[in-house]
Amino acid sequence: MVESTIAAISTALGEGGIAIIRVSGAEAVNISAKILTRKSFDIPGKLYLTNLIDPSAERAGDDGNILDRVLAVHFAKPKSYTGEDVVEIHTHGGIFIARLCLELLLKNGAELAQAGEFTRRAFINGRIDLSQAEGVLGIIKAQSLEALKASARTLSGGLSEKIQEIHTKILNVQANFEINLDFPEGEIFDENFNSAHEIAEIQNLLENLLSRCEAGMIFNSGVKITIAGRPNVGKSSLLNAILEQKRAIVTEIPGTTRDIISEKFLINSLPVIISDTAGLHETEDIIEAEGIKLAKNSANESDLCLFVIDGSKKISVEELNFINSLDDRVIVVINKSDLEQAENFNFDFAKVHVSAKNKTGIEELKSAIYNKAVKTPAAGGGLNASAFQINDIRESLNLIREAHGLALNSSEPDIIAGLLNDARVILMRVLGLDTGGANEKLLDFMFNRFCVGK
Ligand SMILES: Nc1nc2c(ncn2[C@@H]2O[C@H](COP(=O)(O)OP(=O)(O)OP(=O)(O)O)[C@@H](O)[C@H]2O)c(=O)[nH]1
Ligand SMILES: [Mg+2]
Repeated sequence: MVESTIAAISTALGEGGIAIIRVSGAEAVNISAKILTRKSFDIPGKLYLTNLIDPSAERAGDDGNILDRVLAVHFAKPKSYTGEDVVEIHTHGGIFIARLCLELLLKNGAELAQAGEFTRRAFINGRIDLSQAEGVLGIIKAQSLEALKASARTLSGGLSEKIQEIHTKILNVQANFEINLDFPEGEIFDENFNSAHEIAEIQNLLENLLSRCEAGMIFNSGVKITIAGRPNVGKSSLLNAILEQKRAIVTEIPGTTRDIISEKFLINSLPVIISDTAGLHETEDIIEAEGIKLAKNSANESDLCLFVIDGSKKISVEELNFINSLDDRVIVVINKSDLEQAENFNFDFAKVHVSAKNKTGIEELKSAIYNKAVKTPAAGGGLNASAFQINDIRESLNLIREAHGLALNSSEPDIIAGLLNDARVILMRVLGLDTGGANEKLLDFMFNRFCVGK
């Protein structure tokens, strides 16, 4: 249990209808009562109309010390967001009044909440698990209906339930292996137990879960796209055409773009972060060389590369090599389709013909980007999970795959049992329920991404 009582402004700072200041902890009611004319909250969950006052001014005999007419509500523990006693004070929505209310709470015994501390307390008090906390964050950050739905599914326990279900299955199979280990060679405790089949089923469930999380993630974090290609092929022109604005400088001089220019936009509610880079070629110019290095790194680190070539020229070996190095993460954009084409570009990579100058083919390119980035999620729809959580699910899946391979050969039961155990422990990390308890560093990382007041 946490001792201190914390307070923070939970609404965004700015002028609006109302501002909500939230207080959580054992002293929430006592501290709030000091700065309100109402001294008790008889019915939890009921909004009471009352006045905000400064108790020190009251003592000084100032009868004009009512600062705002406010609503206040008490959520009694353990049925509150944090699992502790929570009071929310709804002031009018001004920056000054919201800050003043918070200041009065701090003066009267509350401590300023850290970023995400309310949600962290909800986790510590068992109100939600770590996957659900990620769902909360996802809802706040969502920029599209898909992202929102994935987060809402996670918050309502969609991810937790699946993980618990898989965890139980692993535990059962593991137990069966461990019992069999105690029997002499050749004697099987449970003859009906088909371990390879059971593990294959777990593997299936994990694969489904992973694909749902990956699908949810793409709508939350978006896809990172790099525009790359040789100098003067029309990369900056393409960026401008996609964004429908003159964002990057375009000239007929090769080597115009030297630094990376990044912009965000949406394709059917899919967030895209697109970067225009310096043309790729060997150069003597130090600044440009640095830009080319950045371009190569950016292309390698992004989810997708739009590799632009000039359709009025034949594709070169260097260009083909670069495209090959990007495997499946590339769409070749054959630009300058308004000019006579040098060849018909018969290759196996995903490709789109465009004219950045005349703005033709841009919608086709956007659909190609969308289709490449958005994979259809497994049944049940996308789920929101952090990159770390997705990694844990992937790691767990790899261990299960390994265990499955061994089980198929009916070999090494002790190793299989060990693999199952590791897969299970890693899976519980997603919920913050691994056997050692979630570590402080992980929690700091997790909750620092929240705003103060959440
Ligand atoms: N005809 C034609 N010209 C184009 C097209 N797209 C770009 N250009 C021209 O090609 C030249 C280079 O365009 P940029 O967009 O600056 O090319 P870039 O790839 O960004 O060049 P660097 O930044 O130097 O690497 C300019 O003169 C553009 O007007 C197109 O679709 N058709
Ligand atoms: Mg350019």
